[in-house]
Amino acid sequence: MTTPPAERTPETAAEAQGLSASQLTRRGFLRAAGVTGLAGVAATVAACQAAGAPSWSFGPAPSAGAAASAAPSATAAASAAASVAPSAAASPSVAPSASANPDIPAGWTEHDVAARDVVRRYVGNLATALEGIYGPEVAGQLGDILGVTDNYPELTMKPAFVQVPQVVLNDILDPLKPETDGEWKVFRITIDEIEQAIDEMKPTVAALGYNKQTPGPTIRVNEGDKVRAIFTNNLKEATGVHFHGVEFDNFFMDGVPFITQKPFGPGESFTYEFTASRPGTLMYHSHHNATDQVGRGLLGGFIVDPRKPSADDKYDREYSWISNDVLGGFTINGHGFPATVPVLVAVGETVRVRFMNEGIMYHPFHSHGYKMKVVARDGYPLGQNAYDADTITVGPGERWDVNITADRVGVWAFHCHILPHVEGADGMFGMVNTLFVVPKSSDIDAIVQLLLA
Ligand SMILES: [Cu+2]
Repeated sequence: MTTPPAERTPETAAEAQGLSASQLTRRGFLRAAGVTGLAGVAATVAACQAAGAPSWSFGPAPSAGAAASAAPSATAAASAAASVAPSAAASPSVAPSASANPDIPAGWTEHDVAARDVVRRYVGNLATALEGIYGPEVAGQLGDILGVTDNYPELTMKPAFVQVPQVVLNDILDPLKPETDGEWKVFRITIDEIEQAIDEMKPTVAALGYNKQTPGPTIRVNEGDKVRAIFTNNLKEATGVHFHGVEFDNFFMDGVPFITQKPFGPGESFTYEFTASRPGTLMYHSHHNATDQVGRGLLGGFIVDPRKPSADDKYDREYSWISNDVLGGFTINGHGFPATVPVLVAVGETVRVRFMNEGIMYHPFHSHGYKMKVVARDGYPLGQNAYDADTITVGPGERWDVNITADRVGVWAFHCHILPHVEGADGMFGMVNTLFVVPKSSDIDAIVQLLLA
């Protein structure tokens, strides 16, 4: 990888990583071709190979995810999976000797360099803060793994996930606050066409959002609250909004066009009113032209806090993990690695992770180093039937709540275990995240300060 001249700071992550315009264009082309479906993927791979790219056995993430999304039937998804499945020969078909590039360390391939560089982007300037958090020994080892002595440009840049809007951060920094009207909590939400940056280095994709973001802002109330959600449709097409998991008294509030309502069109608003009668991790999403509308981003979390929290409802931090596998490939909260926000927790704390699957595929999310105590399914508490797991498969429409109680520091991978959803020719992508366990809670404050600075 090229290192920019020392006298100037790279203006973009792409530039910093030494990616040329042609390389970026190739990625853009891969994405554009991928969304046209399987034929597009095949053509893409062929074109890619013809262009002299490494002969990897499957294309980068956006192709795979978008391909499956373009043909969501089980058969098509299966064939998409098959078409992207790494063959036994997938590994190091890029021979170390294939390149004379002096920037490739001995024994490495271009893949290894790309795989390292994507993690450099993920960690960004947090790498320089690790010593103050983990101490010199651990930080030294982490720094050695990343190669910080190379003084690479990302060391002075914010992590990739700070460079794009994030529902996780927005929920913390600017939570959606209701107005009150008597006993009602009133939420006003617009439905808009947006451009979504899956990753700041990739071309944005045409998306749909609630309040101009995807996932939409988390709607949060208490058990028993009366909820009035007023949606204004700024799209060029009609829509309907379903609160997924609510046990409605009035079924006409269920949000399914032509079953419980007429869709509401461009410029129109629709008001949903209901009582949040059951607590838990719920969702809201389009229920009209939904393969397209939800796929392109009309989705969000709806959290109803219990009036009487159980022991499992006591946690120090929480993290909404909303997965999608249509728009822009495999994403967590609208972004693919390295633009995914890490789960942060300090030793002695418990973090609640709320998995919500708004996509069309199953994803077995696997936590390294820590068991997850599975405490609720679809918002319904498991109580005495809570159980431990290190991999939990979250199907479309499902929500699983887990608690992770931290007792050891570490930087732990946390990812979907369908490998083509997470790793490809350019290293890790898509549904990859990490669990950062830091020694003390003030370390998390320090990290957040650094990120926001
Ligand atoms: Cu997956």
